[in-house]
Amino acid sequence: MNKLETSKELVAANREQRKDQTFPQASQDEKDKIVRLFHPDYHAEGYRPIRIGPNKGERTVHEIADLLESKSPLFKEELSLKPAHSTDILIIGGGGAGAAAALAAKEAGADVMIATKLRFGDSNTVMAEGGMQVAAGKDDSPITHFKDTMKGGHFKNDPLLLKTLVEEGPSAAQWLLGLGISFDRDEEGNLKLKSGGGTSRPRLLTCKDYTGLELMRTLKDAVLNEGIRILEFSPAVELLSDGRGACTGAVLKNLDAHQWIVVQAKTVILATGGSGRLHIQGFPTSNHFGATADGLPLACRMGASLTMADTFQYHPTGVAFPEQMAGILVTEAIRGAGAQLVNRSGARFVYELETRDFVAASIIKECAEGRGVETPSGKKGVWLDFPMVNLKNGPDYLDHHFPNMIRQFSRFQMDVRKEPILIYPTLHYQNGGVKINVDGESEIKNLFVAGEASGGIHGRNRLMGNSLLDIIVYGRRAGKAASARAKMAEPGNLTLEHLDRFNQELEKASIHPGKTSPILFPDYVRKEEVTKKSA
Ligand code: MEZ
Repeated sequence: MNKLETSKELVAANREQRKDQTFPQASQDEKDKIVRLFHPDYHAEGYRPIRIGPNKGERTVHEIADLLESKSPLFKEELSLKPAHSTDILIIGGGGAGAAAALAAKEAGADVMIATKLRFGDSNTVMAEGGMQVAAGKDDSPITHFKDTMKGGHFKNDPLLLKTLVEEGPSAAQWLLGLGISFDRDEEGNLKLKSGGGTSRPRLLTCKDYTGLELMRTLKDAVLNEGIRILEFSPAVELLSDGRGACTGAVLKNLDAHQWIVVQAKTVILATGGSGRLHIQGFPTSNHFGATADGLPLACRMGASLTMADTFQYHPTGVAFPEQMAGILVTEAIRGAGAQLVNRSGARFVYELETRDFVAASIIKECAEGRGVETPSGKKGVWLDFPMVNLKNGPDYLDHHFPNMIRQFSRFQMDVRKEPILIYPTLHYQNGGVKINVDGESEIKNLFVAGEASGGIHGRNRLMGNSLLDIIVYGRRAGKAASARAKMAEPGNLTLEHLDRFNQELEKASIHPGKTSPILFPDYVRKEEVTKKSA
């Protein structure tokens, strides 16, 4: 028997004994200490100062700093800025935030166009499994939701952005129900609320473990029914300005024809999502293929600042084995339902519903100190004891509530009803992003930002389920505000003048980047293949 199998047997052997065991929550001091020592946000060597732009002097990870200091792929002298399309609002990004913004803008009477890098709906939204937080329980309130989220974010959240998020939670859920989302309900037909890490009340509205997928289906149907124009396979590569600091459109790249497409817009909403596919500090990711932080260099080259660009979320439970699934999300809801985290000897080492940064740091610590389990290729992980869920809740619980998990692992002949799964933290979410106000507007006039590309709402550590709420609340707010602005505005001049200032800054700082940004796709070319071909 190999090491994995031997350890799995230990986990099975003491499962019954662990069933009613309570594990103490850590003190704040202990949490802070472990997070500082083991969370990747505190690995000094992963970071460097940004040398130019609105965040000059601040630290971020190498991967983001490199993007911010890369050149635009466009040369102003070579490009005619004659628009191929003209619209009131250009929404860049076809995930949940972009779709919610499009619906709100359309409802407010604007002419809307969505441009998306891949297909409409390809986004991190569909990857969110475990739920959307809304203070809808009898003993819950937006104030309690606010307090939990502030605590989870280490009190670094922008209070006004957060207040608006939690207050508008119930109406956001109502809006989605009106569009036809099928949230889970109890036997009496009431909405069912589940628990997540760091929440003092059950507050998650769920669609089994397919919540983001069902949410995106609902939004997508509504957008298609409204007849909103969508350009697929057309990512933005540069924003356009009127020469006086306001945003007036964007240049897209048609990935099929390899041509630039110029879009003139009275307002632009960036909803380009997160950065997991940058594989920050070498971590695997739970993110979709297009998550390459495109919005950040675009906004910064225009002069918009970022906030908290140094903090990222590593979801505690990404798959560690089988390695073909490395990094794929195992929903936190499984821990909410009673699954325990145990080390190589089958011993628990952390209370499973602490906030994500602490749970992730505790797993990294357990492995670093030799109590993890080694995969055949030498990777490390700890067990997430799935069968405990049925032991605690009844023999069919996993089938009813976690069909996605059962299906994903069954493709590798693994039955989560019978065996634990080896997990390790996976790069999941960009906590910071472009600074916005409560209407979703950045520091650049007529440039709005919604969803994961924006920053400030979640502080330095997002709670589970708050991003699905964020994309609805702030997607809609940005859509409404951009529409109101567009009503008062005339189409602006189309220039790339902001690139002159940006290029001068690069020059002055003696930065001569070999690369351009946004990068649009992760670089998965195997280095040895390149070497072979060029030999
Ligand atoms: O909000 C999330 O990140 C989420 C719902 C993830 C999960 O564990 O399912």
